[in-house]
Amino acid sequence: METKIRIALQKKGRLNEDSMKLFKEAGIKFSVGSGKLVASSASFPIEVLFLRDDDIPQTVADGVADIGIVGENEMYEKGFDVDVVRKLGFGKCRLSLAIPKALEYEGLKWFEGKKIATSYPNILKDYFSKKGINADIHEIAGSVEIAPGIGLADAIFDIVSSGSTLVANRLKEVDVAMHSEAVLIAKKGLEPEKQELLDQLLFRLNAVQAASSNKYVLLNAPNDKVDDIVKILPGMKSPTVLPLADKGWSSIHSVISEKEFWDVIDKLKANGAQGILIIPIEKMIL
Ligand code: PRT
Ligand code: ZN
Repeated sequence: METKIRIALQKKGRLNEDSMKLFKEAGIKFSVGSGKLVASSASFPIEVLFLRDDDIPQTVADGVADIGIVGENEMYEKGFDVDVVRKLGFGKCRLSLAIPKALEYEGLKWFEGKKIATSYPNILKDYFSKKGINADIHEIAGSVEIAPGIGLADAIFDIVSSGSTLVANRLKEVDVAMHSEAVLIAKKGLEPEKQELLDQLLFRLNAVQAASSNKYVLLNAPNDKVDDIVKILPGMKSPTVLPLADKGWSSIHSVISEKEFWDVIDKLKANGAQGILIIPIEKMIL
């Protein structure tokens, strides 16, 4: 029987859509019947288990699934021993302490002896013990942000992304304990055939991730500016320079990363580049 790698993905919620998109871009489509908990793919030897994110770390640690996608917050909270294979760049958020907006805040000692509501008691316990704070940590499963307003707690420790939930509940973020994003995790000591499949999967994910964080750039420049422009463009190797039909001009092609994008474009313009075209890259094999 053909070996398959089994992955645990969030059934529905914030990580589901981005996880499915990542696989689709890697050429892996799942046939998901509505309400089905297991799916397989015709284009890659992989099987998916759709679970609540809370159950994913244990499912992978126990080897019921070989790999999984979960938020770092959930992975650290559950504390199971798994390998973090790759950060995935989506599901970004932070775990923060927030207090009622009207109260004065003068540093972490504010929390000494206070009651704090959270769904992440283990992460908070570790953070406070590192910082030498003693507080009463009160675990609740959801709607953490309403706890101070109804008198259940003095403060909260919760996930924040835009911060609008805090504002709506008259709270202010006063301290960030950790940043989190979705990660690909794997069972410790994967069997060699499964590891081989994981490597093939990572090869595809690399191509997708590299493509989405880079752009292809084409531009025209007078020949006497080519050397200056080539110095600005890092590229995968050195940029391609082709002569234009118009004598005295060249076309330059290269790849630039999203991070340095605007900076590079400004420098190119300042150095005489014209007709700059920026093209998205479909896949990039490094
Ligand atoms: O059903 P299941 O248990 O699988 O899902 P869930 O409800 O536990 O999790 P879900 O889908 O809400 O989140 C899954 C993961 O997404 C989390 O574990 C985080 O790693 C990540 N993530 C990223 C977030 C957010 N951003 C986020 N904003 N998870 C939750 N939120 C909440 C936050 O708690 C706040 O109440 O969204 C609310 C809005 O945030 P603001 O700051 O934008 O207002
Ligand atoms: Zn959950």
